[in-house]
Amino acid sequence: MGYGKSINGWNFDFSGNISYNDNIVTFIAPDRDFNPGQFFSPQGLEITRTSVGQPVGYFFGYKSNGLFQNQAEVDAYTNADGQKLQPNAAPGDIRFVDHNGDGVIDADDRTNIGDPTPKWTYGTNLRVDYKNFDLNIFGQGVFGNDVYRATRRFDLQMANLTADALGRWTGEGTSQHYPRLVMNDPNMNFSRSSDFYVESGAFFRIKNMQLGYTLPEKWAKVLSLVKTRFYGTINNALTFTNIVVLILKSVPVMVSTEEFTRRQGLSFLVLM
Ligand SMILES: [Ca+2]
Repeated sequence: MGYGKSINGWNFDFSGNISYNDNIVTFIAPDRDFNPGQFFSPQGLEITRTSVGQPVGYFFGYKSNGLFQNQAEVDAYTNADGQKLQPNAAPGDIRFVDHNGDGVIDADDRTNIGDPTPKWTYGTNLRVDYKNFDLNIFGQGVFGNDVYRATRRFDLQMANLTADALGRWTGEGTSQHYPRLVMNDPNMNFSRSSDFYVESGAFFRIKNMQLGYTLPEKWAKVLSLVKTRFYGTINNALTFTNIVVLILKSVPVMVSTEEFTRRQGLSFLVLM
């Protein structure tokens, strides 16, 4: 789709495209319940699966329901027989969901906790002309997908953590998302795959910005040139995510379940 308009010598042209993807697996080999997928190294924690009725390669793990804020909440989290569902938990630990409702929190409660495939993928292009100047901005993005943020080392207790650990639970009411940090992780807050690690993967990136100036013809003729245009261009100028705005620097970006680094580049060209 596109749209163009001219106002007082300014010319605007906008175009964009968007696509929608939804996928559900309808068949896998009949002798198996699922196809295994990615693992969160180094302990080999299983974090994706593919199975019938689910999107391809969905994130796999425990669902959580906030953090225990005090001992009374730990004590009150019981099954039908009055037994504590998480006897090793303390205030500040993750409350895991008994997904299959059998009165025990165990591996059978792991389920779909996110979809790595974007539902929507889109691109935009804006061109603005004014007199001899022209500006082109090209952007692209996705939404409706999740990322698995496998940056937290649960096997190395003294390993560095990302800055969001500063917002961890430190007392009643301080956090409903990031659990307390303690040695040995008795509640397995970090050593279970759970939706604690899953977040929105939506982003919009300005892939390219280019500002150009075309010399007036009479000047070009003086220089014995037919047409001369100067331009500067910036690649991967800005990336907007749910976490931060990333500006012109090298950043690690997690996409799907595979970790890789996308280098943000800046180039400046003057061509004649
Ligand atoms: Ca259960």
